[in-house]
Amino acid sequence: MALLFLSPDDPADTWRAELQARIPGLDVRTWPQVGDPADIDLALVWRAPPGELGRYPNLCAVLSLAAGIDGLIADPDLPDVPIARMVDPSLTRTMTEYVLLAALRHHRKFDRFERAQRAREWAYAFPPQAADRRVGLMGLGELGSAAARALVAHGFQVLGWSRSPKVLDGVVSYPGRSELHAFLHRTDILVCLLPLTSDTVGILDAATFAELPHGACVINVARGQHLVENDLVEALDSGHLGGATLDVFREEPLPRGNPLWDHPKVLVTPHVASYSVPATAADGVAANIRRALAGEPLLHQVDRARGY
Ligand code: NDP
Ligand code: OXD
Repeated sequence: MALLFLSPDDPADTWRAELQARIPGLDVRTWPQVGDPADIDLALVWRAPPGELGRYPNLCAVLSLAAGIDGLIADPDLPDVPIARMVDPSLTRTMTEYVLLAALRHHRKFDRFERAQRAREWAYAFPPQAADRRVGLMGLGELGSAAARALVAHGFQVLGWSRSPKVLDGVVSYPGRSELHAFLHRTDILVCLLPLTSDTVGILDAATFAELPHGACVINVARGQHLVENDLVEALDSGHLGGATLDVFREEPLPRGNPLWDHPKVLVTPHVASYSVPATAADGVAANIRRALAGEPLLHQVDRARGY
């Protein structure tokens, strides 16, 4: 039995050490030094090259190093085995920090002060109150619900849009497509924390922006394919939207020629909103290795038909 570790972005040696501390003797093979593909039972992956996971005839489960598994299930060669997505306290905490920081930056209009400073302008404005600002989260799952709690604790009015109804202290739940219109109409700062599925691709488009109140801001921390970039630029340039914070892009790294880099109302960050630390995330991964080998259902198992 061996575990394939495949990620260009994660520290393979640290992961091996953390997993072997929990499962002594675990055979971890770091891609591309895999040995005999038939030895591989499990794969721990992020951004696997398309087709790669189809090379392992005895693969019995895929454990994702990411919360979003859209890239994995888009691979037509992915074997029909259970997939677990990443759920980890450090991933949740860092996402919560990012969303709170970005929401506060829009709320307190720091982008305007940054521009004013460059122009040496003393641009006094009365500080707005969080209680007067409505933050709407698209997606109230692991990450969205944690961010919602932090926003509530900070004093914002918080709304959440999800497929099923939610009961979260201080959060007004808007379930399903039929509630999207009402949700958007009441949202001053829109945060996208949806999985990328056939239902949600391109959801941040001109029609959605038109439903938001004048001056609303958009924070996209989910996937670049949720956003129609030209529609965003038009809504910002027309003055309908007040600003955007973008962490994820259709093409990553964002090409140097992309106009988002220079847009005065856009803050670009390089897919850094959150990150799972092996020291904490290895607990869940080790639990899932044991479950997969025992033929038990995985923790945080993905519903492939639903797409998340
Ligand atoms: P979850 O699966 O826990 O939550 C997804 C949420 O989206 C659920 O509330 C779900 O509703 C809702 N949802 C799904 N489809 C729809 C739909 N069609 N209409 C309305 N609501 C819908 O995911 P996580 O919170 O763990 O992660 C969310 C995403 O964040 C990931 O898929 C990933 O793409 C992105 N991400 C980005 C990172 C970054 O660094 N930028 C880091 C980590 C994740 P319901 O609860 O009713 O099922
Ligand atoms: C994730 C990500 O989905 O890092 O976990 O984007």
